[in-house]
Amino acid sequence: MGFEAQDQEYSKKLQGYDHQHRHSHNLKHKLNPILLVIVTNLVTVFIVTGPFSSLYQSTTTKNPPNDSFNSILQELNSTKSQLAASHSLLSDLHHRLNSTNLLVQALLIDLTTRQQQQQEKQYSGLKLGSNNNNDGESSSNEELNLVLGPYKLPFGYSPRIGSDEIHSPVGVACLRFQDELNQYMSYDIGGECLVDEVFAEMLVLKGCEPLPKRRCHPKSPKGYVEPNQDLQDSLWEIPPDNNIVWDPYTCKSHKCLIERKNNKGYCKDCFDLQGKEKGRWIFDDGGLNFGMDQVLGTKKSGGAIRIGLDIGGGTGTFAARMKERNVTIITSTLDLDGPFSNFIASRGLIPIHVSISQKLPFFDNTLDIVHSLEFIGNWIPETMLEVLLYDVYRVLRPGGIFWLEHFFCFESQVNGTYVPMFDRVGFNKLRWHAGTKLDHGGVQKNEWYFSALLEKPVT
Ligand SMILES: *[C@@H]1O[C@H](CO)[C@@H](O)[C@H](O)[C@H]1NC(C)=O
Ligand SMILES: *[C@@H]1O[C@H](CO)[C@@H](O)[C@H](O)[C@H]1NC(C)=O
Ligand SMILES: *[C@@H]1O[C@H](CO)[C@@H](O)[C@H](O)[C@H]1NC(C)=O
Ligand SMILES: *[C@@H]1O[C@H](CO)[C@@H](O)[C@H](O)[C@H]1NC(C)=O
Ligand SMILES: CC(=O)N[C@H]1CO[C@H](CO)[C@@H](O)[C@@H]1O
Repeated sequence: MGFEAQDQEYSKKLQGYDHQHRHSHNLKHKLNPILLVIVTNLVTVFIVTGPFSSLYQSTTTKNPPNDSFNSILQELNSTKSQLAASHSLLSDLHHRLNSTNLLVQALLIDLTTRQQQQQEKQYSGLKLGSNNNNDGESSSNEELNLVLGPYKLPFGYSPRIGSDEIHSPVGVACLRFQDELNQYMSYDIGGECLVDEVFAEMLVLKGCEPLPKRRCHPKSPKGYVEPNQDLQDSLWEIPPDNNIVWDPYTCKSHKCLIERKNNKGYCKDCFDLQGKEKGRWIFDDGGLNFGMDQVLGTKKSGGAIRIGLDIGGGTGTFAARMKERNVTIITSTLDLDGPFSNFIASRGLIPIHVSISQKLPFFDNTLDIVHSLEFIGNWIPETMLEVLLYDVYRVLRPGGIFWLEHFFCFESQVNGTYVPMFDRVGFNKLRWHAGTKLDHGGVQKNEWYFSALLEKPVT
């Protein structure tokens, strides 16, 4: 009949599966009651319509002659054979049901296995450093996996953390750039890292942030001169060229950086500390340019602004001016085509190397002020900007100030997009000024600026 062979095959499959996957037992347990119900129903149907019905009829409707014992025996004999036939039919049906049951189980198992395989495939496809072509060169992947962990925690830590292992983070977009990541993680362990700042910066800008840590030393500048002890002097001093590793940059000296003013590019005139940079925030023109003292005076309590963040703060001049007013500002910057972080640090100010994609590395309700000049604008996709504004709101303390300078966009976007967005996030407007962007060819491109002093409400 073939059932036997089929059954055996499915049984084998089941057993094999049982070895790996305990939950197929559950499957069986789930299916058994169903099978029982089906069998019971079948038997009932069978009795009413099957060979038994004729016996039922013969004992009730026909009146057997009572004079012949033999006829009864014959009747019994035939009934017996009918019963035997019915029995074999029943067992056959039972067999088929068993087969169907096994078939359904096997199909379910197949389906589950296939889903699991698919998930595993997806996961291994995403797994960092996994070498898909498997042709050697796995050392960098091993290093990446070592650096990322997970690391087992010592006994006693897990109840507090809720896990007995800990991972080192890496930006989720890194998963899309595995070749670059492998390249980034290829180095002599304990030796000198490749000079790959530009490459690393591009990875960060593509969303691979944070980058993984590395077990190599950055190239050290030759003939490093230690920083100036006099803080007032160092705030406005151009650092010695010796203190910078110039390899990654187009300019190979500070002189070059200062003179590239007329070139295109991010923060192009901000290395010239004696130029435009020196005059910023000194005067309040009542328009797009607010004065620093006027802004600090906005808080009725006077000395309430002590700590803050300058987003995309170039060479750190905002932090320098604030430091002169005893306010501590951390300057976020990337090192795009210039040694911004080193420049800021050499002024005695604190640079942090994070892009605006990164969640701000401050706790909720902590900062007195967040500032940004000519950096945030309509180049940031709307949703990303709204998320960023919520994050600024998050880190500001109640009553904290968001000083947004020279947000650039088109005229129609001011009221069409950005005013509603700032309202949505929940800032109070202390000051607001919008006007035509007169610099950098803004007039020709019909670009506008707005500057705003926004306050996180006190509840
Ligand atoms: C009943 O069946 C048996 C064998 O199955 C046979 O030996 C016997 O003669 C039969 N009796 C009658 C009355 O047919
Ligand atoms: C049906 O399967 C059960 C186990 O699932 C087994 O014990 C039983 O003998 C089988 N019955 C038939 C008729 O194959
Ligand atoms: C900054 O603090 C120093 C030391 O406390 C003080 O002498 C100086 O007057 C303060 N400067 C300002 C602008 O408040
Ligand atoms: C935006 O709306 C305000 C008031 O509704 C108006 O005074 C202002 O001129 C508008 N600004 C722009 C750039 O359209
Ligand atoms: C109802 C009837 O007639 N029953 C009889 C059937 O035959 C047996 C013996 O063959 C009798 O004992 C019954 O009385």
